[in-house]
Amino acid sequence: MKRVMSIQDLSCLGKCSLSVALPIISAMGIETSIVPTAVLSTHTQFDGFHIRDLTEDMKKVKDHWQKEDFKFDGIYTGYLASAKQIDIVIDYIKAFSRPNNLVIVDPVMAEDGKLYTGFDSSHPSHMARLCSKADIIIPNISEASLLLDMDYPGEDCSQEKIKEMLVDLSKLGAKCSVITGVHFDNDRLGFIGFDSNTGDFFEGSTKEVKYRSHGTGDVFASVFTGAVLNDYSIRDALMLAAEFTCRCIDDTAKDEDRRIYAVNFETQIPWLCEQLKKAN
Ligand code: PXL
Repeated sequence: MKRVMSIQDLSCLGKCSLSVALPIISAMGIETSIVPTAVLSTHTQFDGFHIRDLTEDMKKVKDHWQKEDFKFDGIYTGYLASAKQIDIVIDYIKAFSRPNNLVIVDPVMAEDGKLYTGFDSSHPSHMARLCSKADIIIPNISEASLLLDMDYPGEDCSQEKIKEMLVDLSKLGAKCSVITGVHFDNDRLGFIGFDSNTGDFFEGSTKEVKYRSHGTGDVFASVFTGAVLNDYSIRDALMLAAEFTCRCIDDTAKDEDRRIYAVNFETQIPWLCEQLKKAN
């Protein structure tokens, strides 16, 4: 069984980061080892959340895992709270990188052109350092513009602009750069990617469900990670992630008992397992 390491926070309520990555990637048949960077009572979109920072513990987990000589087929990072945590994550990548393992960085830090609560203006430059160590990066439009230190072009910016941004992002150093949350004609939402080895762009989309919720990026990144570790091509893995996320949002929008803070990913896990079965 393949094993992935996921480094991000554990929000006790809020369905994001590890509480999404762990069930989804595990359900996809991949052993998921976690490095919690902090424990929060909720994600940061609630007021007055409690946070226990685990920066010092992250180093001790790494030291122990190195002593045990654990090996990982992938490393997937998400929300990271500080420059210090990013430095430690870079140490993890140095310690656990092997010729064929994949480093996936989701530079979680912003939405709608705004940094999340708690980040200062230097955070994007530290995330850019981490992106330079990745094989694949999957920012949304806000995060991509922050990584490039450019003005936010808006959610409806043209595909030409997204492609220009992708070429610039590739100069940070990742082999493959993908921008998510791209609007296509006919009310479709999807991704555009750029493979810096071949110089090729690729894209995919699903119908856009007009319902906004937190945590959709983490759902998308988790399915993507699980799919590439199941040997899907990068584009097929992105497409599976897009379809799964669309189904979760659709289900949530229709649910009269929905939570305001996250999407229903649980109801769609059987569908996800079926897709994997069909692909094997
Ligand atoms: O889903 C992104 C995310 C992850 N972790 C924490 C967050 C957020 C978004 O707000 O607050 C703690």
